[in-house]
Formats: sequence, C-alpha cells, structure tokens
Amino acid sequence: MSDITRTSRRDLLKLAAIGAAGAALPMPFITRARADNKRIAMVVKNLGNSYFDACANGAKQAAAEVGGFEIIYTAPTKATAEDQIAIIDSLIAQKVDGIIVSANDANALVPVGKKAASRGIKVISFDSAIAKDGRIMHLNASSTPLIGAKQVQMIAKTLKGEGEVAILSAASTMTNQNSWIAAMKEEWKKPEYAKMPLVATVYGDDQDDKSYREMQALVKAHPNLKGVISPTTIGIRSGAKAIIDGGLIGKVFITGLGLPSEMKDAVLKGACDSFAIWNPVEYGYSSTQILINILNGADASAGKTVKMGKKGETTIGDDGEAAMGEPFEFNKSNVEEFAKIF
Ligand code: RAM
Repeated sequence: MSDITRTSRRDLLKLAAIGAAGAALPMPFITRARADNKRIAMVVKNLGNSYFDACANGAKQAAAEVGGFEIIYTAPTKATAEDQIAIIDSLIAQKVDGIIVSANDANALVPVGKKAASRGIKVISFDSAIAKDGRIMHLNASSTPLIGAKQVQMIAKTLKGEGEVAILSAASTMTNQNSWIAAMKEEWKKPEYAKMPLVATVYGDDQDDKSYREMQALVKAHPNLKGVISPTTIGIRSGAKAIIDGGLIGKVFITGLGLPSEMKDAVLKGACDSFAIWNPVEYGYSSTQILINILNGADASAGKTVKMGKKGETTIGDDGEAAMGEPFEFNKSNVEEFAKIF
C-alpha cells in the first residue's frame, strides 16, 4: 500500500463523475423504478454519513451499468441495530430481491438476515459484516490486518514513534471498527511502538456530537495525549474539529479513516498529518455488482470467485469474506485533488 498509482488515480478520477451525478439526489433515495426491474436495497449504518452516500452513488452506477435493477438507499437516523432490523423487516414485506447491509451489530442482524433468505431474498454485507449465518458473503473494503497496521504506522510516523495515543472509534458493536482495532493492537505489539502506548479506547457511536465530546474528554483525561486514531469517517472529522476548536493544533494529532472532502481543512491546518481510505464510490459499486451477479445466478460460496464489474473479481475465503482492494493514503500533497471526488 502506498500512494496512489497511475491506474488507480485514473480510476478514482473516472469515478468523480459518478459522485458528482449522484450528489444531486436527495439522500436517502430510490432510483426511478420500472415494473419489471429487480430491486436492491442498500441498508447502511446511518443517514447523514457522506461515506455511505458515496457508496450509494457507486451502487446506482452499477445498477445503471447493468440495467434492469433499481437501488433503494436507506438507513436509520441513528446507527442502531434495532432500527436497521425494522428497516430490513419492511424491505422483506416489500419483497425486494436483494439487500446489501453495513451492519450496526454483527449478531443482532442474523435472525432478520435469515428471515430474508427464507423468503428468497439474497442478502450480502459490506463495510461492517453481519455474522456468517445471516448473509451469503461479506465484502471487506480491504484486508483487515492491512487497514489496522496502516493506521498505527501513520500515527507513529507523525509522532516519530513517541507519545500517548488513544483510539476514538464508532460504536462498540460495529464489526468493522472492532476488527480494525484488533488488527491495530497486533501491529502495536512490535518493538518500534514501545514508546507509543495506547492509553484509551472510546466510542463516539458514529455521531458527530458524541465523537466531538469524546475527543474533548480524551484530551482532558490524558494531559500527555499526543495522538488519536479514529477508524471512522465521522470520528476523525469530529475529532479533528475538536482539535482545531480547542487550540490543540501541534499538540494533538489525529489520523485514521477519513474522506478527503471532510479532512481537507484539518490536513491544511495541521490537525491531521495523514489519513487513509479506499474509494467509497467504488466500494458501493463493487458490492452491488456482486449482488447483481448473485441475483443472476452466480455462486458466492467460500472458495468461489465473483465478478465486480469494472473492478475485476475477488475470491471468497473460507470465512465467506472477500476484499475489494487497497486503501490509499492522503496528506497535504493530494488531499485537495481528491476532496473534489469523495
Ligand atoms: C464510517 C463508518 C463506516 C466505516 C468508515 C471508515 O463512515 O463507520 O462503517 O467504514 O467510517
């Protein structure tokens, strides 16, 4: 993993048009339906999260490319499993053909996933997995060890390997953040991080106000805090704001997973040295391509290879999970260019 390669830079820029076209749509949305269209619902963690809006634009692009499919993009206002279950129940009643979910809780969504399957609805997860029994397969954005290690490496580079670090995560039930934190802790065992202890892990529940307050509380509780890793686009943007508002630039640095469009100011002002993310438009596109192929008869069981349209193909592991690609790193040199895209 490194900076953007020529080809992927071209791909990212190509997808800019998709993002721009989708931006005019109200969120959530339903694309224009034809009676004979198959219906795919993308159910994400919460509304008001630009990361998922970008994923939904990718889903729309995949549906338009293949033809004959419509996208229903929906989510609860707050990122809770209960509200997602209610939404999925109603989609089952509406007899949609397929559902793509980013789960607020891996286990809590299994029964409703099974219920959908028993009615012939194809369910896959992306971003934050439903546990194995509740979906056909799960598409990770990238390899979990890689995403975890990358975030520890970024803060270590900023702090030159020295100083207290905390994690500002999303909700404690979210599969993706939990597995990235586990992967960070693996990386952290290496001797080069001996002078960079992890002092706390706190949860902002993917809400801006809670994440902001948790960041303020971290700084207060740990006067020697130098760095924060936030593996969520909501956490990193709110944490960066708390650094800027609190006059903490140069004292505390934040890194993690963010959107260039939301992190540009923080990077230019010096609250964040570097951060990473994959292209969420491509991620929504790839997940939707996979579900469309499943609806058209593709076998997505362990060991099989499934197609992701223009993004190529991916092979499903024994755990029923596959990965799309690699994250990119953003910093002062490229954040402005990519802020125009996602
Ligand atoms: C937030 C959500 C999402 C995660 C990104 C990185 O938008 O928590 O699930 O993948 O951050």
